[in-house]
Amino acid sequence: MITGITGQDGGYLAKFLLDKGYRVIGLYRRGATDTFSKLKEHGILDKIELEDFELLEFSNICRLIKKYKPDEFYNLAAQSFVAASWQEPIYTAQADGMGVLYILEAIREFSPKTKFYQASTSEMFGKVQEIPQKETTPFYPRSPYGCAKLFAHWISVNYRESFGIFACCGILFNHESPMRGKEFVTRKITDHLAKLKLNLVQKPLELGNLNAKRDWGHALDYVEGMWLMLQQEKPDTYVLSTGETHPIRDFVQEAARACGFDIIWQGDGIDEIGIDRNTNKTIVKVNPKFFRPAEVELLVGDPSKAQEILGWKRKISYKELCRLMVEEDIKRYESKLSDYMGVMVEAGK
Ligand code: G4F
Repeated sequence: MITGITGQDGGYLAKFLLDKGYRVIGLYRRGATDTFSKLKEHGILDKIELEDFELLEFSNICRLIKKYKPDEFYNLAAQSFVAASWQEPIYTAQADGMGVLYILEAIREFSPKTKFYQASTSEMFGKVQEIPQKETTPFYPRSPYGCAKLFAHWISVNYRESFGIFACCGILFNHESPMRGKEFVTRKITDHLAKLKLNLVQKPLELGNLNAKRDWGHALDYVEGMWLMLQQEKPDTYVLSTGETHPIRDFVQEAARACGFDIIWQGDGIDEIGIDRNTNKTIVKVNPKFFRPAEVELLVGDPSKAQEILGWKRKISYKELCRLMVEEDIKRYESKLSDYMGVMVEAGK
C-alpha cells in the first residue's frame, strides 16, 4: 500500500514493486487535477488498485488498513513543497505530522504486522549541526514543513520502540527526476531551459537563492532504498544521499550545458544574472520573490549506514541526472510541437 501514489516517488516505487511481482494498492486524493499523469507515463495505471484517500480522515485510513492488512505500507503522502509550508503551516502540520500518527494508530489497532515506511527528510537537519549529516546528527528544522516532518519522524521511532511496530524512517536527501513537479527548483530549471532552447519562451528563468546547496540524487535509486529498509530483520532509520553537494547555480550551469548553453555569471546578490556566452542572451536572473523566510543553506548526507547495512548505492550520477531531466523536457516539448504542427497541416494552415 502506497500513499502519495500520484507523486514522483509514488510512481517510481509502484513500478519498482510491480516489477518484483507485488500487488500494489495506491492511495490518492480525490479532486486533484491531472491526478494520474505520472502513472500513465510509467505505463502502470491499469496495474495498480486505486483507492481514494484523505490523510486527515482517520476513519478512511482505518477502513483501508482493515480491508487490506497490507504487508508493507509506504507513506509518501505529504504537502511536500517547503516554500508552501509558510503559506499553509497548519495544513502542513496536520498532513505531514498528525497524518502519520493516524496511520500508525490504524496499523497498531488493525494490522500490527504491517511493515511501515515513513518518508522522513533531510529538511529536518535544516540549519545543519554537522557536515555531512548522518542518522545521529541533531535536527534543527527551518520551515513549518521541517517541523511537521520532525514530529512524524519521532512518532514513527516511538511507535517502533513503544509498540514494536516495524516502522522504518528513510531520511532522504533531495531526489529528482523527469517526473519531478515543476514547483521544485531542478524541474523548474530544466523545464524553462527546454522552452528557451526550442524558442518557446524568450524571458529568462527567474530563481531565488542561487547559493543554497543540495545533495541531489535520482528518485529511481531512492525508491529501491525504501524497499530495502523494509526487507531487513529489524526496523531502523537510514540516510539516503549521494554525499555530494552542489549550489543551485551549478545545477543551472550543468543543465544548460546539456542543452547547448554556455552560461557566464555576472553581478552579485539580487543583481546576479546568467548570460549565454554564444548569444549574449540573459538566461537566468534572480527574483527575490522566490527567497524563503528561513533558508536551509547546505545539505550533504553521509549514506555509509545504508551502504553497509542495506547494500544500497546510488547508481545515477549528478551530471547524468541533470542531463536526463533536461533531455526529457526537450523531448516532451518537441513531441507537443510536432502534434501541434500535425494539427495545423491537417487544418491547411
Ligand atoms: O527544489 P526545492 O523547492 O526543494 P527543497 O526545499 O530542498 O525540498 C525538497 O527536498 C526535501 C529534502 O531535503 C524534501 F523533503 C522536500 O519535500 C522537497 O522534495 O528547493 C531547493 C533549493 C532551496 O534552497 C530553494 O531556496 O532551491 C532554492 N531555490 C532557489 N530558487 C528555489 C528557487 N526553489 C524553488 N522551488 N524555486 C525557485 O525558484
